[in-house]
Amino acid sequence: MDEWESPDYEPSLPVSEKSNPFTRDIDRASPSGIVGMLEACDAQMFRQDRGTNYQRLFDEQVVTTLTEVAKRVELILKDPQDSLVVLSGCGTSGRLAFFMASRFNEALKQLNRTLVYSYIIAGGDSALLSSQEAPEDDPELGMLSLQKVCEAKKKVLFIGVSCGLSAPFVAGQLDFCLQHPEVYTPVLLGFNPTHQARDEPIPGCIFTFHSVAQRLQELSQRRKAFLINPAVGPEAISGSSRMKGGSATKIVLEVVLSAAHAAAFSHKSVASECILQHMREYERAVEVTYQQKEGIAAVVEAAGRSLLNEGSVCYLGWGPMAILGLIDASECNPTFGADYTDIRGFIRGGYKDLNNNEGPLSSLGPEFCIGHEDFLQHVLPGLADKDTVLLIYSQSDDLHEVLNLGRRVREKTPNLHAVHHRTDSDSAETPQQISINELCSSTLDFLWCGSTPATGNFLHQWELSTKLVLNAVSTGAHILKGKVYRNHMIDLQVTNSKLYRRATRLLQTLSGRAESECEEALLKAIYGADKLMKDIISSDITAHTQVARNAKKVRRRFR
Ligand code: S6P
Repeated sequence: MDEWESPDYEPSLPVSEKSNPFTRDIDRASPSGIVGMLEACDAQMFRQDRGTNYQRLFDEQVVTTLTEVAKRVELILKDPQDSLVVLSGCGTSGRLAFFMASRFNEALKQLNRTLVYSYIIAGGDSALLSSQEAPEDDPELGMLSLQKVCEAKKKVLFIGVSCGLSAPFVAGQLDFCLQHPEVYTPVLLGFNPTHQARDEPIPGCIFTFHSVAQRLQELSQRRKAFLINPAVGPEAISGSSRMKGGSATKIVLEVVLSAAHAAAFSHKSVASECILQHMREYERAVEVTYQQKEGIAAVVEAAGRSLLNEGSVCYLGWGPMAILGLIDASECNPTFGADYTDIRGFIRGGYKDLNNNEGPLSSLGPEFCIGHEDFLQHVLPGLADKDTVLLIYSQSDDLHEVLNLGRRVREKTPNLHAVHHRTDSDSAETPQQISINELCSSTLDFLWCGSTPATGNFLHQWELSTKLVLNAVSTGAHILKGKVYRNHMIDLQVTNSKLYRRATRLLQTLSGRAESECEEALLKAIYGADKLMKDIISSDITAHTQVARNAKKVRRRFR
């Protein structure tokens, strides 16, 4: 049993908010020490139950539920008329909802089939690329956006993702589904046991996330709703669900949707063995990724040096892996208080390749300029030695393009690195590949051997592997910059109720004072006041987070 699984370990916290014993000293670790700790944390995702009460990814019950949900998706794929599969979430969960919906719609397009996937992200498409934490607290907004997407639909499979089983936005959507069972079948995906779902009252609602999850659990006995909530262990940085939570979300959704596609279009019936086999492929992908621990550490070190010297880190990506770069970069603001210029992502064809619902968003500001063209025009001219650039590509991308872009970057900074994926059927390096490697000070060259019986190609593994590398780079670099204390994020804006609670807890952990005293100190810092007036004390968390949203830095007011 891992230490965190003991009932005495941080008993008041759900798994997703506990601090991981493996990473207690991550703030003092070397780059390779950091990557080693991340490896240990990621391996926990696939750990089998050893006599604890936690349900795990490979447990029979979880696999059975995944199989059932895949069958529901299969039915919609076979009869798509007036039907929809909606994926929804906030922050990283919403970004992954977008990623999955796009990827699987793309697969349908290639087969000339009706597109059945839609995504919802709290805060709309701008939240795909920037931090929009406030809409997460709004259950009505969640419900209304679901209603809008599903207008005139007669059958909807709704998959709400909330890693912490906590987002009111998703709770509002699930509650709406429960009220309209003739149309909606709700599925909740998260990584806490149901009893740890958030039970804090939601202003204006008679339900909490916990009560909604309980109702889902009851209905799941009759297969009228589904709950997928295995524990994957605490995050490497406490509460940073973009890491394992995001990876496990990607794994679960891909396993379910791939099985459904195979059943609908290749006449392979959905079977739990296939689901298990597919999940094991991800386990292997994680192992293969960390076999290059030292290489990852070298990029972490370079990126950390850049941030420490006020330089920037740019991910220049191709295809879907570039989207993972955009996602990783967008998460640095809420997690580390980073500026959008600290770590930025760029995708080859910009919004044409992103293919989001709302189309180009560049008019919203420079942080929304995401194409390689934008990089060449606005970033490259100012690029210098202190900056790090990471090329992210695979054998299926245009290597001429990668080489050309690499050459232009290399004229400005020697700090050029690459993440590259290829299969053993393509093991001979091409002349362009050799030239790209020569340009780079380090290359993470992932060679994927064997075959993938579950999906027939390695794309999903490449993507997960890239996600892990990028999470390691951005997290590691910010740790080296000093943005993490022990394993806690310490430069976060208190922009929603979850973060408000987390900030109060952090003060408690660090000061050892009572909760009420810490909340008072937090409020004094948010309002910049030495004394709390009655109107502040009587306001609710929504009001506090609205004020905190505009604060540049929360000042220290502990005496
Ligand atoms: C976490 C990230 C957040 C979360 C968001 C949704 O690393 O910064 O934006 O994704 O708060 O969380 P959850 O628990 O509902 O998936």
